[in-house]
Amino acid sequence: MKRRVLLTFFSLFLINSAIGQISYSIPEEMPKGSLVGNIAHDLGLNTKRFVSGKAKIHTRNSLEYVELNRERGLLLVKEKIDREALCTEVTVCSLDFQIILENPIEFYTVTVQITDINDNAPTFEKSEKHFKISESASPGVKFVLERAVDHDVGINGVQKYDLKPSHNFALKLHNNPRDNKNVEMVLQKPLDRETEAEINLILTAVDGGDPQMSGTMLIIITVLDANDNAPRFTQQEYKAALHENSPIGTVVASVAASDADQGSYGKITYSITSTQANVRKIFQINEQNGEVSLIGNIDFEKNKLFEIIIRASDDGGLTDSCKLIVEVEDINDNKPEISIMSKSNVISEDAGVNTVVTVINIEDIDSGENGKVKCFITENMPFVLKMSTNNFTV
Ligand SMILES: [Ca+2]
Ligand SMILES: [Ca+2]
Ligand SMILES: [Ca+2]
Ligand SMILES: [Ca+2]
Repeated sequence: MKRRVLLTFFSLFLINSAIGQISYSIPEEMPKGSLVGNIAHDLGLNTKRFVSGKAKIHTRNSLEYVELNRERGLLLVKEKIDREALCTEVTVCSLDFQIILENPIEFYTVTVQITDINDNAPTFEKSEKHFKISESASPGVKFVLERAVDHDVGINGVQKYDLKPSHNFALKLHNNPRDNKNVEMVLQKPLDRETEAEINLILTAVDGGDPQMSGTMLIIITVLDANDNAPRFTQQEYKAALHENSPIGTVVASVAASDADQGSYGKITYSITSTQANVRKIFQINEQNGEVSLIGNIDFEKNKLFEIIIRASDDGGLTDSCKLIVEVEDINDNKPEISIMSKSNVISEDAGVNTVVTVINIEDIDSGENGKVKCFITENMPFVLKMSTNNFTV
């Protein structure tokens, strides 16, 4: 019963005494000793009453950020206030305490609202992020990026992101229910490893404070190879000349193709795909280096020209072809051949001058100078050689 009375009394006391409530608003990070408010004046009291009433602050919070200067009736900053440490993510941040006076007891509630200043830059947890993306990736593929953290609140927090350069990727922002912005990078234009094997992008997060602050992260993209390049011969047609009867092993020519891809997609194998039936019996190609050499005999008298079709393939099945034209040069490897086409076994002694005695055919199958034939007969003989067309007549 006694206890109940006491409680009732105390509640009445509270109602009667809580005669004033006052609020102040100050920015965070004010230096020690800065003025929070002229509390005595604002409560309509004079400083003498503050002294006589032994005015003091009562707070449940052991950390005392604000102090009362009783003699001057002022509330001052006791410790520099860091809004971020005091309230973290809460948008409205305030210190609540009471001013208590004695004789008679008076009781005032004071709220000091701590406003945010832009004293934190957006920061990314990691300074860089790596991606490996195939050059065959289609536009529209998305990659999730990190969000930046800014401990400030409201407009002083992260407001937007920027990605540079923007040739291949664009940024996409999502606002999820918790108002956390999901940042995605979307491929806009296909990548090409052969043009750019590594792409460095800068992701920037900016806040809306004044002055504005920002944080950056490096995005490193390694472009993975796809077989998007066929081998290409340096020439579509190569020419070479070779003496007939050249020894086996003679290098006729070298062809070369290149492939801009990497590894096996860029590895070239050469082969002869010809054409004339005997080509592959006469020529071979080194499949690694494109060197064409002789493996058979060539005879000018049989073939004056070879057309060799050569293919270059990469390990991904892409190919290119070229033509190697080999001109065979004659050498003097044939003796003139004499054949008697018709002859008279008996010549009468009164045979007239210019009587045809015999017809001889002389041929040299070599060409040019090598095939030119000169004919002689023994001197002091009653015969002469006469040419009729390509044959000689005695
Ligand atoms: Ca900020
Ligand atoms: Ca701040
Ligand atoms: Ca290739
Ligand atoms: Ca490629």
